[in-house]
Amino acid sequence: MFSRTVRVMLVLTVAAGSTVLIAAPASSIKTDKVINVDNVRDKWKPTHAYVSRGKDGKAKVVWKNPSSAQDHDVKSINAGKTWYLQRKMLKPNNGNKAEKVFKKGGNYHFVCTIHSAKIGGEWTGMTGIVHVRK
Ligand SMILES: [Cu+2]
Repeated sequence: MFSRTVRVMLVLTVAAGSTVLIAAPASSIKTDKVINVDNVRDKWKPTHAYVSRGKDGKAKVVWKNPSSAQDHDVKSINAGKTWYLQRKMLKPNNGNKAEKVFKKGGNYHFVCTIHSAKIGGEWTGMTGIVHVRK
């Protein structure tokens, strides 16, 4: 039989090991570009995000809201290359994030639906473009 101390140490070792295993997959693709909310102007920063794909052919883009003032969201539109990013709220103080891994070059358009409007078939306001290099 194990002593109480040894049993506690075994439990702690197993717990620490499983934490590492769970955390590992999330960091497997590194972020290549962060697009932030510019809350003062209700714009994206940058509006045009240029990103290169890595040796694995992938470019990971992350959208965040570092402001403390209000909610924004992000959603794909198909003014450029056809793609899909489900609408996601971006909570203040980097409370969460949206992310997308691009595998092909092209211009990918997105909007904050709260601060944009579709006028005459075109989105105006808080719009942006991810330019993924070939
Ligand atoms: Cu917004």
